[in-house]
Amino acid sequence: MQQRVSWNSKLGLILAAAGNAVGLGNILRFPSKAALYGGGAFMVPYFVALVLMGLPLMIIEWVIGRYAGRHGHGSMTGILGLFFNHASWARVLGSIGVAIPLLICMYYIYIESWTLGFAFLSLFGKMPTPVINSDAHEAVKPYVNFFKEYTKPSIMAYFFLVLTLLINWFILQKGIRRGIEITAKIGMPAIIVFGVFLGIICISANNWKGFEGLKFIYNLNFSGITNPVVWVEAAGQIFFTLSLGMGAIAVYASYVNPKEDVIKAGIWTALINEFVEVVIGASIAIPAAFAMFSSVVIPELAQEGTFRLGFMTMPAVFMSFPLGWLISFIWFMLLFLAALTSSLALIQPLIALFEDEMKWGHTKSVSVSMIFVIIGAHFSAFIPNFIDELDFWAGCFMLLLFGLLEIIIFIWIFGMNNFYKELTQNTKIILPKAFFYVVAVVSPFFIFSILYFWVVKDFKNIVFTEEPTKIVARLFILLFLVFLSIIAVKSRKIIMRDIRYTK
Ligand code: LEU
Repeated sequence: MQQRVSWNSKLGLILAAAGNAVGLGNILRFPSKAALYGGGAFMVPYFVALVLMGLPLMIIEWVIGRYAGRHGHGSMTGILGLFFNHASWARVLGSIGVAIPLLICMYYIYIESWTLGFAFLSLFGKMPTPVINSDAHEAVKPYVNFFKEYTKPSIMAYFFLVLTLLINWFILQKGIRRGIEITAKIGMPAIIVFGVFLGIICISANNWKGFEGLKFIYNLNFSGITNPVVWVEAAGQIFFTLSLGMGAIAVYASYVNPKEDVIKAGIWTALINEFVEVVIGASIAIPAAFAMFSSVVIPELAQEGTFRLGFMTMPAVFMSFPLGWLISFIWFMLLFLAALTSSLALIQPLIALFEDEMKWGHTKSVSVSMIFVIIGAHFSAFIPNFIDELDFWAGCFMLLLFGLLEIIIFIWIFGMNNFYKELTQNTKIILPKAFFYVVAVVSPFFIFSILYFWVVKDFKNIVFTEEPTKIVARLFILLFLVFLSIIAVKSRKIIMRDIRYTK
């Protein structure tokens, strides 16, 4: 079998995986969810979900990725095939794990392009002049209008979308080592430095009034644990932020050296991600909003969504600081770098599908993958509701479903003994087998209950729609799934031929 490309260094591998996980989810999505669901009340289910689902699934994806990479597969199509003797049905099922990251990328990359655009607009002094007003709505108003004009979309927005797509294309074309790894080696340290800097500014703002925001998030209390919605949101956040249930971690893990200690790598990935989320992410947006406005409006601001907080409230706050343009620039650059290292990870599964399963060359695989991303990004930019529909179906629902499937297949069907043998290969960190028995039962139960409360109970409201743009988005998702299924079945012949040949 052909030697698979691999990461250049241990540090590069960990930074790339951390870059995969650290994204807009940490710095924008997390604070909005925390603020919306009561700060400390949200954090209890959040930490429970982290320990019971996040960490185990992170380790499972690393272990499975290394195993599959050794056999020449990186995409979920190939990985699931590998576990069922390359049966077509398993490959088709695995296609869901390639569809999810790509569908997410189609809107994620558009939002990433806003961050780049706003960074430049801040740098060149083109952001609206701040209105100093303790009434949050008055202060944010100019930025709301500005954002609306920008995302119509304006020519400027289109220009930065094209630029963002080209940057992603360029890096992916350079490959795993010279593209993704180098970007992470520059991006991750910059994210930490920018993040810590902004965190200090926000917490200390207005005579340390920002500190109240941090206290609000860390005022741990159990008032949320009886509310299924809080559990759903907390679990959804864990999946999203750690890039789980979408094959994105497994594909990076498939490029490790077969002797790599994947438990260590998995724990590091989760640790860095959580640092950027619960320390840095918690210290910027909410403290800044607390410092500037009265605390009663915070949940109200969060209610209006992640974009409102990131692209309207935050620039309104930062622009009112001395050297506001610079702080606003740093804020959007932080978001851009975090998003970039994640969008690369969202496209790599499709590239791996073409390379490993279709045996296409690198350039062709990257180009065809990028064409899909470009088409999807245009849909996101020009069709109303497209972003929300994709975010719901791919970014929430399918993630949980696929995460559930991963546990069932990789632990139940592969068998605990096989899984544990693979897990304990080349590792210094010994995780007790009992832990995985608990995980094998508790995690699926947990995910299943969430899906039940959320989807089954509310099925009608979620599924039925007469809104044409929503229907277009759903058809798009369906067509993409069909396309990937066809590839999964067609490429099976190539894989089988290869297997016969090597025998
Ligand atoms: N984990 C990433 C984030 O937190 C998102 C994922 C979809 C790549 O933004």
